[in-house]
Amino acid sequence: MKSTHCRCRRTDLPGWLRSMSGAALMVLLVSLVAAGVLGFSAAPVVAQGGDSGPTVAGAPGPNGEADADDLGPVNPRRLHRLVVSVSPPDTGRVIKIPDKKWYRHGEVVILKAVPAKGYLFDRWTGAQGGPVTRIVMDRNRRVVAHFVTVEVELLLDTRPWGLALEAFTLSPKPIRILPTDDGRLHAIYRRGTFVTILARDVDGHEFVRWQGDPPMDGPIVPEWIFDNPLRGYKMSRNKRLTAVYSRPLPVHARLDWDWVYQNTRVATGWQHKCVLKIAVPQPADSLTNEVRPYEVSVTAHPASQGEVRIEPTRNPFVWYIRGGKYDEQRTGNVILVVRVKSRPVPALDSTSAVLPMPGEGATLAVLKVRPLGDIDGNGEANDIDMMLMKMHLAGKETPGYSVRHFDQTGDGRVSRYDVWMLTQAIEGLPIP
Ligand SMILES: [Ca+2]
Ligand SMILES: [Ca+2]
Repeated sequence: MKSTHCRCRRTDLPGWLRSMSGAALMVLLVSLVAAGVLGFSAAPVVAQGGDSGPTVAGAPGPNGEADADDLGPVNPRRLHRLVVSVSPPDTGRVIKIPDKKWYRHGEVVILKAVPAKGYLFDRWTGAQGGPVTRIVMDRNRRVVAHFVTVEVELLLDTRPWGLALEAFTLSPKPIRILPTDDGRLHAIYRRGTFVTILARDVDGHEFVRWQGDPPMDGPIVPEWIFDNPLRGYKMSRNKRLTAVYSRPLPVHARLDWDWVYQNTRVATGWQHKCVLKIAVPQPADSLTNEVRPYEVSVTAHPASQGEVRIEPTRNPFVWYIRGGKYDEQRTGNVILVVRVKSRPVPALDSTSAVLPMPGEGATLAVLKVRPLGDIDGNGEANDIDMMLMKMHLAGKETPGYSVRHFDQTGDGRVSRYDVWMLTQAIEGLPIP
């Protein structure tokens, strides 16, 4: 339904109308509307089913699928529509108390989400709280009740593939285990169950770590969970988890320095860096690390506070860790995750083939990113740092501090320019 708006200006009106006073004009307009002359459509009148509230003088929305804002125009009597639905379809229903088409402004409506068999209430959109909640009708509202299945699947697998049907012990026992045609274990649990999963060693394969969905709905990365058994694995949804088996490879990593300054674009380039050296044990029939077919990766763990630039070199066992950008990136501890994995090597011939140390492993290294000028490492550049700098330049003893602490430019020496940079840093002024 389309309402008709009078866009006429008084100057467009005939002379006899233009000459009328405002009040007289209004009286005339009202009479014309009443007589249906000006073409205003009469609004539908919606019965209120025993409610003593006013009748509706606005247009209802086009259909139930529109956005809440489209449910109908704001009507002069301040009545609102409430459209409820469920998602996915046919997984339950929503009861409105009271159940009406139109609600008075400010009226409270109780909503009850009733799941169908095999489903549980999950959450609302357009409302808050549990399966029974209330909303205040201060505007047109659309509310969706989301339901989820009671049963969820824990899909367990192994790497290398093929051990899953022998490897796992589950506690509590699943509701049932689905027949498998893919070599994986399909265990069915009631949603919300906390499961303890043990991955047993099978045929000389040793458990290394987990891979897949995290135990809880938080940020813990399962690649770095080595716990076995894995306890408290929450079946909040369908989940997949793989037990990675291998001969674990001991990995060692060492940084030449446990902190690094941030870098500026011009004054330091990217000169503030630490060197990360990685090593794995040599098998008796040794190849050197350089030719051994290892895959090495270094990443910053998501829990890191500071930001760094991680840079590989031509040697896969040597990496540069550079401080982030001055004044732009975060400072604080950075956890470096070092992963080393041997790759299968094609045998040159059956008698002379030398295999790499098989397996894979990981280790952590931690360094701190300091703001430029933070000589004493307390987290900021301030007068104490300047005092230390002046003592160093005056040739006084500053035990525990080296050129590396004072060298803001990263050029290996301490000069007046380093003092200027420190001054800028303390004043909070930009350093190019
Ligand atoms: Ca400081
Ligand atoms: Ca310098």
